[in-house]
Amino acid sequence: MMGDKRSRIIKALKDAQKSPVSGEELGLKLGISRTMVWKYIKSLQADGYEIESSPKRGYVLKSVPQLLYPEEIQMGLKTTLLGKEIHYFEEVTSTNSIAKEIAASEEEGTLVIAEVQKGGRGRLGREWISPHGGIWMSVILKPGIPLRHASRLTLVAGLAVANVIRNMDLDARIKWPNDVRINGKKVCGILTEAKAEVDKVDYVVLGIGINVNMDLKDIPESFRAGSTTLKAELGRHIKRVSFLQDFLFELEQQYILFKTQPFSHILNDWLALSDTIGREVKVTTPSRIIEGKAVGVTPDGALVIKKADDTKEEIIAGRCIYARSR
Ligand code: BT5
Repeated sequence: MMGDKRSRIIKALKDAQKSPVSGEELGLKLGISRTMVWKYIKSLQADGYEIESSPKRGYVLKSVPQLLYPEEIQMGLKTTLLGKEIHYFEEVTSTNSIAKEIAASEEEGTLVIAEVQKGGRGRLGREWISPHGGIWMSVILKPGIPLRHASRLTLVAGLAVANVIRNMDLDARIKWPNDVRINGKKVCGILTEAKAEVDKVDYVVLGIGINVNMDLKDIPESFRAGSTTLKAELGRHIKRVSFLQDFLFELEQQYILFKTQPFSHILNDWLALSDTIGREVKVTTPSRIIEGKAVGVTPDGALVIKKADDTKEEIIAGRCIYARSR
């Protein structure tokens, strides 16, 4: 409820477009006293909203904080499922870990978002660097699919990320299974985790990390050369809130297709944006290394590799390296 009143105050001040709104008017609108309005204004100011107040004229919203506050994301969000509920944190170990803790009692579509992750996770115990300026989030989904289909959602998310980035006139491509890259450099990683009972999933947590406005120097030297950010590619600062709103809308569209259409639709779109097929690859799994030519992806998202002896092998998960550049 508290959040609802705060949002309504923010909205009223935004609608006024920098002309003053009196405490009395806000109070009447929200059905609260002027003193309560003042308390909400104080709490907004503490969160970085620059609100000027003059006793005679009222309140003027000068600027909003450049943070991923749920109130900002939800205002103007066009989705019907994703982001109705948002758990926001300034700093966490990993949004995926939090999402998994709360998933059982949450509705489908709930998000966990953080400005900074101190223990961001990649696959197979690798780390994911998550400083200020990126988008680090987890989406809780309850698609009721068999566990073996959960990896399809990695492709769904990768496709949605690539699509929104392509809408910014950048040539985003997908590297199997979960990297979105621009000019061969990684801008986004996806970590899909699921819990299943017998074979049906109870929930899927889609962890998505996108390098948006951070400086490349915030990425450790050891993998800086292979990484990029949207800011570095576009040469300008990106409005994270509106980017995230666009992404959530796109992800929801793809998720609806995923639930209502044969998976071949998504797979075809994914294949059109992937730069993995046709390449010589080296895929490392926990138990071995497979080399050959990537010739396709199965409906479950496994990579099909044709080896030197002409036999084919399907690999459901692993780290893929392109053997030579084209
Ligand atoms: C991934 O793993 O790419 C999955 C990353 C998922 C991150 C999201 S953020 C929200 C949610 N909460 C989490 O804790 N995780 C998810 P993988 O394919 O294993 O790639 C990991 C490798 O990418 C590392 O070993 C580095 O080489 C590289 N890397 C790490 N941080 C990076 C960054 N910020 N940008 C580009 N590359 C990075």
